[in-house]
Amino acid sequence: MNDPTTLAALRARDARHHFHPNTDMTALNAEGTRVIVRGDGVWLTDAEGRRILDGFSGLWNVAVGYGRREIADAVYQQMLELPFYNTFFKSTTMPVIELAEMLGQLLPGFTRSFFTNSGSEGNDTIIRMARYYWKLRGKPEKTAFIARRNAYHGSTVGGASLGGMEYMHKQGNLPIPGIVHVQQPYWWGEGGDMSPSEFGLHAARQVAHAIDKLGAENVAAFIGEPIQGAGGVIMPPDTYWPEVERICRERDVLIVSDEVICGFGRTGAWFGCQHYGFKPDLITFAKNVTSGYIPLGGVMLSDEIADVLTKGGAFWHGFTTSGHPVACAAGVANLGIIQREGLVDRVRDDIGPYLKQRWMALADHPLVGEARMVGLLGALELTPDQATRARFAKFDEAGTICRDFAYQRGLVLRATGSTMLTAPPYILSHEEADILVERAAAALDDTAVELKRRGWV
Ligand code: PXG
Repeated sequence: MNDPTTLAALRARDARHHFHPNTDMTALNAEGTRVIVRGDGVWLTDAEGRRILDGFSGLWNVAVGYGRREIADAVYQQMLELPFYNTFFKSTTMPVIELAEMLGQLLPGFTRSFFTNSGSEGNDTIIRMARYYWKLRGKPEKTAFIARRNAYHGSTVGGASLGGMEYMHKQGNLPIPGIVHVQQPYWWGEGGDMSPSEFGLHAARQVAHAIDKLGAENVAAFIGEPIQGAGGVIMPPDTYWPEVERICRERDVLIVSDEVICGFGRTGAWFGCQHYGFKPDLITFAKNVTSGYIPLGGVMLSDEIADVLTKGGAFWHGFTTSGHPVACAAGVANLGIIQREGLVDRVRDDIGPYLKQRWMALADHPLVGEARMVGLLGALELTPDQATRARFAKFDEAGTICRDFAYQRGLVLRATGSTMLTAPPYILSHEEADILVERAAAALDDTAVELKRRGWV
């Protein structure tokens, strides 16, 4: 009696003591949270013993799948050997050296990395780094950042300010001064009558206008996710990034590629900037650097930026756990798996194209206005009218309904508004890809019935 581990008891304990991120706590506590107890490969098990295919890699980050003993062993060994030492006072540790070296060999021209605990801290670091870089270059006025509306760059004050989520800004007097948001390259949602190519150029020109309005002498950097993740897996038209790159180079504005989601193979290239063929100056990373097994994030610096900062004396910035040895050991083991198993090539040449071919067929469903996929990042736009690319009056709800049906069918998808998102682990098998698409299709059918009942379609 009074077993504290029954599902009801776990829910009650969670409701009493745990304040969840990004969550309406009243609504969640009325419904009861899901309790996930185990993971194995691409499969989760919940407290009711149900197995669910994780079409979302945890939170975009369990690239190598659950249950990798190699990472667990590396972490355990490191904890026994040296659970912590700092990297501040003329010190470093073995895993930090190894991981920094591995990162330094992944992308030509980016030999040095700075470590944080999260992507948000990475982006906060970049605000300070870019401004300090320009100061050292004798241009202290270059402080402003250009970012995009509906971008996601994290939840710290700096990260949320760079992000373009208005509902986040409204809650905390954000953005901080010196950040200007421009149009996102979201053709399906905002392209109107323009072709995707035209719209890509149009959206890129908004970057030019913003820089010119502020004066390039006042602008430090432009920041963008190669593919916007949380905003709805928004792939820019192919014309977008080359034009943004040209605009920023012409105006001497740094380019920051926020690779927290796209980095380490998600697009089928090691970095999203390689997929789109542009060269950034700074890169934010987190998530898949450890496949989420232990928190870790950071910044990769171009050699030019690193050289200037190196000659500039101390950069007064760092966290107690910058370069945590256990997190870095997890990173070394994880990147080792990705390299040895050829998972980036697998995403590009095998499972990516296989899933894409099946995923794109979901566009035939009457509720779906567009299906898209790059690497293992996919989206479906739900719409009441495919021809006009119309939105549902209640923007968020159709997606949430579909997400909940998917879960009932044993599949985790994420919804942003009425866009359904998938980002499965790189080790997804062909059979599991089939299951993913079959369950997504069933969830779309369930959603269509429910929306008809409500009179929304
Ligand atoms: N940049 C990008 C592009 C991200 O996706 C961050 C920065 C921040 O990283 P940290 O490690 O501080 O969370 C992210 C994180 C969602 C969701 O609902 C997405 C993220 C985090 C939490 C929820 O899709 N992305």
